[in-house]
Amino acid sequence: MKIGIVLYPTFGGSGVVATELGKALAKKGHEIHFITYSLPVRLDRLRENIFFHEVSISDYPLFEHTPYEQVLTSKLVDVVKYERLELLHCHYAIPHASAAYMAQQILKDEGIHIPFITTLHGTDITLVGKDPSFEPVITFSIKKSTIVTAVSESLKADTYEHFNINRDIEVVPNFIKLSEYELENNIKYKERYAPEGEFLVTHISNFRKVKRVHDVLEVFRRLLDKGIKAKLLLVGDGPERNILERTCREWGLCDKIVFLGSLKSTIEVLAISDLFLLPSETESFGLAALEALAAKVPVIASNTGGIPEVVTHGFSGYLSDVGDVEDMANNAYEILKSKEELSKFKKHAYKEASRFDIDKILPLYEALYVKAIADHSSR
Ligand code: GMT
Repeated sequence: MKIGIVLYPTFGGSGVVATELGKALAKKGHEIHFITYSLPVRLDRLRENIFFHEVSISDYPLFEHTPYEQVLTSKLVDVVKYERLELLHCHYAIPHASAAYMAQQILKDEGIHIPFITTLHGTDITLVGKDPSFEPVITFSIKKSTIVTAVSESLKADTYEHFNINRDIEVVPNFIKLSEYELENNIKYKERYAPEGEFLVTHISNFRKVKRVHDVLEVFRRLLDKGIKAKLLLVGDGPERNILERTCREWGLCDKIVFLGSLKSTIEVLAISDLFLLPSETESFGLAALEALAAKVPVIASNTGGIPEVVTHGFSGYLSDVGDVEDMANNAYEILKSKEELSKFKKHAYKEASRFDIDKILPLYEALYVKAIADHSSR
């Protein structure tokens, strides 16, 4: 199939999932066209069957804000027409699905019929809580998509709750390529951060408020108080970083907390980690937790959104109420207190992650693509 993937090219989970999906589809022989405003972070190099179409936004003095959606729409029309795409897969309702709808209508006028699938990643839904003015556009885009998918049952339920829609939503969970996580524990790399054999506790996010990174510090401090020898690795960057750095200084823990910044690949860090913390306010899925599990790292997380669909309490990690740092620290201690316990959780983590291996999820998307093309052509 010839598929256009419309995505945000940044470090966010939706961009990562969309890019990895495209790479895997290309490997299976599909022709993939990524359409976005810059080269996706995870698209390290162009490979066979992969094409990148940049949506270039130039400033025009008349516009105070560049109309990205219109530029994207024109690009979609162009790419669908000249690359003879059969389907568009939009990650995020706005502006991607709404631009795809507009492109679909323009192309229809020229006798070209293109279906589009919209995958909801969560923040499109939370956004409405923040700014209800988006609601009509998101509702309309969801209604008009040929097929809509959500990355978890929880997100599907939230979508029905927040939007006045009654159409089907398919749940296709996020995935990881398990084989990429089979790295040897790199002793030299581990020693760099844990020279005295300390445990490595890790958190990865974009340091937005919703991630509650401050709770990560609270849990870590409590773990130290319980006598666990550990270092904390913080991967990512974002609006909360300054406050976090200040807290580390105030607590006198700068020698135990390492800010690694944003990394293109987190696999090496996860490969040397012993425990992963994700105390978010909400997560529609929690891709970072799944990546940790794939690297055999048990997860301490909040019991919110789609996280319980990814992490099984008492098996691959532990879940606590949002903000209950005391409980999270107790759970972290439970896992790290003995070698046997840690190794049991590590095994379970890998087993949990194997439910989400790309080989299991990719065929679900392929089947939906075939269905979308068939449904659209019979309309
Ligand atoms: O969590 C973020 O800040 C990034 C955001 C995004 O839009 O990329 O992540 C969302 O989509 C990911 C991929 O489906 C999910 O794993 C994350 O849970 C979800 N984030 C939230 O729901 C807060």
